Amino acid sequence: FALSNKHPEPRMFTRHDKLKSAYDVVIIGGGGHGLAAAYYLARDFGITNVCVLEKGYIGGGNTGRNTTIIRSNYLTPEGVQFYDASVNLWQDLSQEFDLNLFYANRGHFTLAHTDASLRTMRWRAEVNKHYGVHSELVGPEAVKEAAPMIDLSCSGQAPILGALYHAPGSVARHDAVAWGYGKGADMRGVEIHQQTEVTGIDVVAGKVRGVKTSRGYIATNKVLCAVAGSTPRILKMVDVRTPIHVHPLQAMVSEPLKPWLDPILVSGSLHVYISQSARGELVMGASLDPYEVQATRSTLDFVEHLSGQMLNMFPFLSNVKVMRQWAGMADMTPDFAPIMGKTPVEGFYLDSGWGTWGFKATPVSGKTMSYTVANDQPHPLITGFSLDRFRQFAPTGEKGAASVGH
Ligand code: FAD
Ligand code: PYC
Repeated sequence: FALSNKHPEPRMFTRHDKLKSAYDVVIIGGGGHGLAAAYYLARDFGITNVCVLEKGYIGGGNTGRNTTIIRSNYLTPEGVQFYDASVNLWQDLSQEFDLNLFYANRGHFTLAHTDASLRTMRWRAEVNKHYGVHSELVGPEAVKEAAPMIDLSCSGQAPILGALYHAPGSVARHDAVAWGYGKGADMRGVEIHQQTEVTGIDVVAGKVRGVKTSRGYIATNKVLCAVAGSTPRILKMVDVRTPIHVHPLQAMVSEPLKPWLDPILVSGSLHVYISQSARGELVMGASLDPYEVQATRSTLDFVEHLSGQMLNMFPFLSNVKVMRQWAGMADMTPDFAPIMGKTPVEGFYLDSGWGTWGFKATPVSGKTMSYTVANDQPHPLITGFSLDRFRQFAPTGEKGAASVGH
């Protein structure tokens, strides 16, 4: 039996054996953000002489390591509008890519165990409502109704007093997002080069002129840096300083169980969060590791601590096995908002400071960074996220909306 009708298109990406000597735009980092920017550069601006350089494999960074929570219940006007635009973009992506991203709208509860956190939840709910985002303060009975297996007293350790309920809260399959954007960019002529590390950036008289890679030199006038936890290393190459510090963030999943948990639950005070994936695994995380280190090592201490907190909330899980644990490198900013836009080096654009919160922003960061690169001016949605805000002492304070404890 001979295959007479070979599939006419590559299933995912075209493999390019060689780098060209020059591109209009070079994107460093084949995570969701770099690939999304490439996709929108090609789709919205017709800029297709673009390459994405990825030192490992696409989606192998934080994109493929995160716990996939998508929400827009932020605290600042800049944050709420930006993440809300992202939530809107997420709605059509599976259809747009012709690839199932397993996007699932579950509803999101941020649990409050103290009066102080109830106050922050109310604050967030009011800012959200002001911008048309569906969030509201609810009592413990609403949490019990949505997640009947929960022990509202958390084994007597930290009784739940209420929660911020955010109906649009969702999850999606993380690596499929990278594949979808990559496939869409590839179809439009963008070149994706995996196993290609950027080792230096050529800057002449304050302007980008090219990029040195493990596979040779590329001439270009525009570089977009979208490398999350590797941002400080790339910034050294162009002599730009940011207040980013890299901390590990760990996560783990259980063995698959029958569906029993619909919503996403986050406990800011206990520093834990949980959702159940489409495959039935419980996806769980805790706070950021307190030390600064650029590594993806996971620890026993993390699993022990998180399991203890989980059992306080869901004692019936005591016989469930943990199947995998891992870590990513979170590029943390002092105000918990990203750093996006132009830099003091002409032609060098930055998409960074995604810390523990950047997966949900993948579509909107691609949209706004492609605009910024194409027009050499920041998209209106990202002006609150400029690097310059730190020099101006004008932070965009999102700490109260970070799900992860710090
Ligand atoms: P990445 O996916 O990390 O991509 C950057 C890429 O750059 C990598 O593939 C890397 O190999 C490549 N690279 C680095 N240096 C070079 C070089 N010199 N040359 C070429 N390539 C290079 N966010 C949420 O919104 N919701 C969540 O629930 C959530 N949970 C998280 C849980 C964990 C455990 C972690 C670690 C993060 C979580 N995040 C979450 C944050 C989110 O994962 C990241 O902010 C987001 O994935 C960043 O995407 P990115 O494309 O910018 O970076
Ligand atoms: O940003 O929602 C979030 C999040 C949850 C866990 C890690 N990040």
